[in-house]
Amino acid sequence: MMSIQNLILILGDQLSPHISSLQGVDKTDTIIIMAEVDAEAGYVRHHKKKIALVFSAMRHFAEELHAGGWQVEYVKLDDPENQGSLTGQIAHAIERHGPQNLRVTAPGEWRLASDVAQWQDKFGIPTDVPADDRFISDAAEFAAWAEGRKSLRMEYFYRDMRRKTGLLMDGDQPVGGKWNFDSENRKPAAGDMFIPVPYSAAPDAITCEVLALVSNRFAEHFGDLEPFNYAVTRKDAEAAFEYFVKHALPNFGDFQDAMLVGQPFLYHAVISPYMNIGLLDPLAVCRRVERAYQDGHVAINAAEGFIRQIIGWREYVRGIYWLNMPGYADHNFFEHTRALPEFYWTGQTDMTCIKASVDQTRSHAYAHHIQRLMVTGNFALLAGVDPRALHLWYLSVYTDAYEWVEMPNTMGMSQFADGGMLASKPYISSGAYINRMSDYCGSCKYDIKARHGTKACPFNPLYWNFIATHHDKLLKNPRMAMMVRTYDKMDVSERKAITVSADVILADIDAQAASPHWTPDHTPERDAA
Ligand code: FAD
Ligand code: DLZ
Ligand code: SF4
Repeated sequence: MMSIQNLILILGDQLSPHISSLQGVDKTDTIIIMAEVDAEAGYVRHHKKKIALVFSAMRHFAEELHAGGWQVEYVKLDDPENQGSLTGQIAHAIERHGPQNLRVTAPGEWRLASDVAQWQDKFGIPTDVPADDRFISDAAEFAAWAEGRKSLRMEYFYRDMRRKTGLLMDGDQPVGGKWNFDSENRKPAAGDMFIPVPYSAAPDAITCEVLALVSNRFAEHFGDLEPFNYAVTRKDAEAAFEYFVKHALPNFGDFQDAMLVGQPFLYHAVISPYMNIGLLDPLAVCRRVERAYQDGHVAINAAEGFIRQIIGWREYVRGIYWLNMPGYADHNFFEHTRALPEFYWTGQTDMTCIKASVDQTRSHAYAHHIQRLMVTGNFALLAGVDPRALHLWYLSVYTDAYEWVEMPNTMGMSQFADGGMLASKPYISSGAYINRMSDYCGSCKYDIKARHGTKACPFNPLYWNFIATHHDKLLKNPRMAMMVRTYDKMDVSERKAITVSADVILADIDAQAASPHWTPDHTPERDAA
């Protein structure tokens, strides 16, 4: 056996030419391993489109590396040499190549990072795990920022990231005189607005081969595999982003929270799937948007609102994740235990808002932020769904879902399971918010105005029932106390009618619950290892 110097593993979400693991090594004395493995494709039952996106983008990236002079050993899922897990695949490669060193850029999820942390002992060769420098901040910087603070509000972290990157800065002052232009955003949308048709990339031969594999191997996973129009190369992902900048960014801020029947994407970028696997660089994306503002193509509220989502929220939730792992998913502030309603998988419900969100999730593996937060997230919280079951649902159903970003958004922002580390109050609302921000209620069987009764919008009795159930906890939250007092002032008969309606809805959910679609984070194989 010819021994080589370096064996480098590139993961399915590390598809960036400047990934830290490739820096400073001699191409001629290095073998790169990339592997499609059941353990990664199956630790939750990912949406078929997510698996297809990752596999096809991996295969294209392997070709790009090869063309750049790297030696790449690419193991397909149906390769007879496939070992089923990344640890198994590395053991196999070490046996065959006898490397002096093993390298992998730090994995984004704690689950895999803890496996990698054992490799040096397990394989008996030096294992280098350089930080993932595609992010603007890192775990140590976030921990230092969090240290000693009473509350970890995103807004202050975001301002530090503006100063650090210089994005939309005029010296040490924010461009436009203020840090945040949200007060100018969040208008409801109207059905007759012009909305650009989303960018779509036609599948090439590599993608077609992957689609056949996914259709064959993951038939029982949630979601429609075809039509498949995601970009799978850097070039196409950049074209998709450029298309967004040109056609949708000018309206991004104004209609960021809007929802419309039959419009899954509105003015959103649909770039999280690409950024999260490394096809787009977050800082380059933000610089492009800054330039669009400087060129007069978009207003400050659109540019600032967009950049805040990336250097603010995206970086901040990653910081929260690493600060709290392992164990963040064990939080359950409201002690909720209900199983996830079956209609999160089937979309079979008369609630137009939930049906629209679940149906487009099944078709596109995409829902925008307000659908996730104020429709499916809000409903689950009001219905008392176990936050961990909901977390596994979000982790399964979206192409952009990776634990470092999904878990804090679900456990922290959406479910308040961490008791307020991330959000200053639970994101709950009755149907009124959905009615204000969407056209869903107009075509819904339920009555948005009714607080109780069989025709009432289910969000209404569930909202007040939630306040009643968690009365004492919510009273301690200054931002919730007013709603608790409003509830306290209601007639006893009104409160009773709310409880009766909520009980009927919850009993109905329980009758059809017990979904078999999600699996625990750890596969039996990994737990046994
Ligand atoms: P746009 O609305 O166009 O925003 C631009 C970019 O900003 C996004 O691509 C994303 O990278 C970033 N961004 C916006 N909001 C957030 C946020 N709250 N946290 C982190 N980044 C943000 N995002 C994921 O990338 N992966 C997830 O698994 C994920 N799970 C979520 C679960 C819940 C319960 C909630 C409420 C939100 C979740 N988000 C997640 C955040 C957000 O919903 C998505 O980033 C966004 O919908 C992606 O679509 P887009 O690219 O069109 O975003
Ligand atoms: C999401 C995913 C999937 C579906 N499959 C693979 C795979 O087969 N091989 C691989 O290297 N990566 C895959 N990924 C991405 C990983 O799950 C991701 O790198 C880790 O979750 C990061 O910790
Ligand atoms: Fe959703 Fe209620 Fe509106 Fe129906 S009436 S769409 S259930 S908010």
